[in-house]
Amino acid sequence: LELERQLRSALANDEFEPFFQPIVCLVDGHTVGYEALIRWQHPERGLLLPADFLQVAEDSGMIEDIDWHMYRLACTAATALVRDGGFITLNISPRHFRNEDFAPRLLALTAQTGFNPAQLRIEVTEGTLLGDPEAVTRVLHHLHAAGVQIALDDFGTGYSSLGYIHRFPLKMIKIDRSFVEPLGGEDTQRSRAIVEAVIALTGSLGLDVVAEGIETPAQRQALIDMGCTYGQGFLFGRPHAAGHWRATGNGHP
Ligand code: G
Ligand code: G
Ligand code: MN
Ligand code: NA
Repeated sequence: LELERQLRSALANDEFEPFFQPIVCLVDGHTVGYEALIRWQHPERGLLLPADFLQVAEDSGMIEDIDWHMYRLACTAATALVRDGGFITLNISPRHFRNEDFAPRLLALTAQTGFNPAQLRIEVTEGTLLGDPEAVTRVLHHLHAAGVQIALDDFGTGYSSLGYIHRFPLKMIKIDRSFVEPLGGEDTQRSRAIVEAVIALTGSLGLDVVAEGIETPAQRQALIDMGCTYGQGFLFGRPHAAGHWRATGNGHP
């Protein structure tokens, strides 16, 4: 409850901040987009990660207010980052899909902040898609019709049903970092088989595939050899405030 109270005051005091992590083309390293990731600049505890507060935010229902605040900050901060092209992604809590107002509200936010919906992708997890397929389908089609693309996050950690890929208007699959971590190491046969299967599937369906959590050149090379197009991870860049990417010039896809 103490944390819940602090979350409330964090919203009031504007302590949340979007960080951005580049998503790159594996072969030539150029940035194609950024994932927006929430951070909490806590007055006493310093920079807090989602693992430190997201569960409480979800359980208390505060995640909706926090997310809307975060999405607005992210679209505002990212305008300069994607001026010359590329996209940003927002992580969407499953809760939002219970709300009929979610899609119109997100589109209104892009209009208010001047952010091009065609440069926005939302990241949803398999768990979200499982929720209420009819409602989820309506929301996703509404956003898709307005140009917002849909990414399936943490792929492989949930049910990984091929039905999702068939049913929903997806543009991008993000392979969970648990499958990337063993690549380039010694005992990689099983991870490699799974990653290869996902890459083959996404390729034949015309979806973008992003490997998450790439930390070493060996992992990157293994993924290139398997035909993976895009990647994300500490090897290419850690999450930073938008100003960092503007300043380094890496920010222009
Ligand atoms: O930044 P980090 O890797 O610690 O993020 C961990 C998880 O927190 C991510 O998997 C992501 O799903 C979630 N997350 C990050 N930013 C947001 C956000 O703005 N809103 C929601 N709902 N989840 C987020
Ligand atoms: O669930 P989601 O994929 O949205 O989570 C993204 C999280 O992964 C962020 O919290 C981010 O900080 C973290 N992350 C990004 N790149 C790497 C990486 O190369 N290694 C590890 N261990 N974590 C990463
Ligand atoms: Mn994500
Ligand atoms: Na992920």
